[in-house]
Amino acid sequence: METELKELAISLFEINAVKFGYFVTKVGLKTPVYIDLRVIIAYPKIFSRLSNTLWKLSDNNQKIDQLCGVPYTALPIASLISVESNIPMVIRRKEAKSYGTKKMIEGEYKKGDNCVIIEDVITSGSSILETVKDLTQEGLNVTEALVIMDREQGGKKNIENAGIKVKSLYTLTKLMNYLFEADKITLETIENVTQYIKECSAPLITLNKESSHDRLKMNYASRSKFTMNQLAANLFELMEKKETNLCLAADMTKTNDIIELAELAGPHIVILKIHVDIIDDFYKEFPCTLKELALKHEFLIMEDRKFGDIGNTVALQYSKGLYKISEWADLVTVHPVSGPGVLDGVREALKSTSKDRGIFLITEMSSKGALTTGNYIKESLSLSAQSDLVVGHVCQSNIFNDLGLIQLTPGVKLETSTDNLGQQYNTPESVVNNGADIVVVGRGITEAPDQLKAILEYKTQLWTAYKKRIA
Ligand code: S5P
Repeated sequence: METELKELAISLFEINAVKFGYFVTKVGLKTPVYIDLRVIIAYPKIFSRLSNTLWKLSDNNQKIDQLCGVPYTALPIASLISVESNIPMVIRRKEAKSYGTKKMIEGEYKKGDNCVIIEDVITSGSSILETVKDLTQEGLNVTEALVIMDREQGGKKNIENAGIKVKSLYTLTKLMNYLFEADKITLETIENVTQYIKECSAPLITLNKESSHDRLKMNYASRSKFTMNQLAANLFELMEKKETNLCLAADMTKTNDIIELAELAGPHIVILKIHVDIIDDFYKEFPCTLKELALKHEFLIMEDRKFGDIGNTVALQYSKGLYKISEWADLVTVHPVSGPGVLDGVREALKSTSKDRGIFLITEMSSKGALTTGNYIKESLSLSAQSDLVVGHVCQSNIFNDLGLIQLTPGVKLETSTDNLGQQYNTPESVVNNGADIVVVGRGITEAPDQLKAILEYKTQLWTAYKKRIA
């Protein structure tokens, strides 16, 4: 690989794909280095060798279903790799078609397909991020980006912040070192360019999977086609069908009380959320009884377990022990605190089941003084781009615009208030206006003198607020 890279670096220099000197870019910026890989199509041997070498960076352990070249320079490179590797390719349009289907992505693919992006040069990373946005919106799962040249101006970090692995054949520094060794450039050139890289870093860009659509303005049924997870799609459709966006937190310690309340609330909720570890009289068949009610009344069951350990422990906690949560809970909550491994742990435990399962990431908590702020929130949001297990985020405000993800918001009562242990309550209308798609209500219902009346009150207020929001 090393020899290959050295020889290719020299070839790229000789065909003027890389030039050093004094240049002014399209947007009027001065630069001591100019990279234009478009010229490679005029040199089939170099073109083919470069594409083959780039493909060697791909992850052999990962199933790759699709390739996507970022238009335009990388398109022929991606095509060549697609033909050589026999992996299908998709093309991202620069603009949506104005006739027929308004598809941004051309090709034959299905939701959940793993896709590798091919790009020639990264500067700020914005072209790759735009491509990720469109691919993700079509339900594709972008696993990594293979890049010929990283200009080391911050683009790699921007892309990695969005949860996408980046592998490049060359950094500018590495390329210059090869060329220096081959006596093609001087030490002075290297110093100039290094100084330039230091001074001209690209702005920080975050992946904004916003389309021209606003999440808060789109109805649930339409959003179901943007999901990466089947349960998220089911939830969107269920909400529209049952005309409810209420999740009941049945935080009770007796199985009979939970069953009774589930029977009462079943027709009016989309999720029944429990904390199985607070139940005093748990018995093996209890989850089956809940499941029967869930089928009868059409709601999903969420175990609010808030997993937060290393992947291996989470895999065990999820599938083993007294509760065997993975066998009956459609949805679980997960703290992203331990990083992506926590999602791998959940996935590992699901290897032996074909059932649809989903995760809500605890991204922003409702309690006073919660540490879920700033960068933590940002990192948690970027995790959802990495896994089709993620159904949405548990959060308090409108912090994402991915149409296929669900904002689940707890901390809700009819009046703004607090409890004496740090919980903070907002009203149904205010949380829906703040982006809540599904709203968790616990004690507002469980402690009400007339539980059914309370269920109906919350259901009506939440649905009315949603209808107003999308109007
Ligand atoms: O930030 C959070 C996240 C969750 S999942 N704040 C929360 O209150 N929750 C859960 O929502 C909490 O564990 C409880 O089960 C429910 C809120 O219950 P309530 O009685 O305060 O409405």
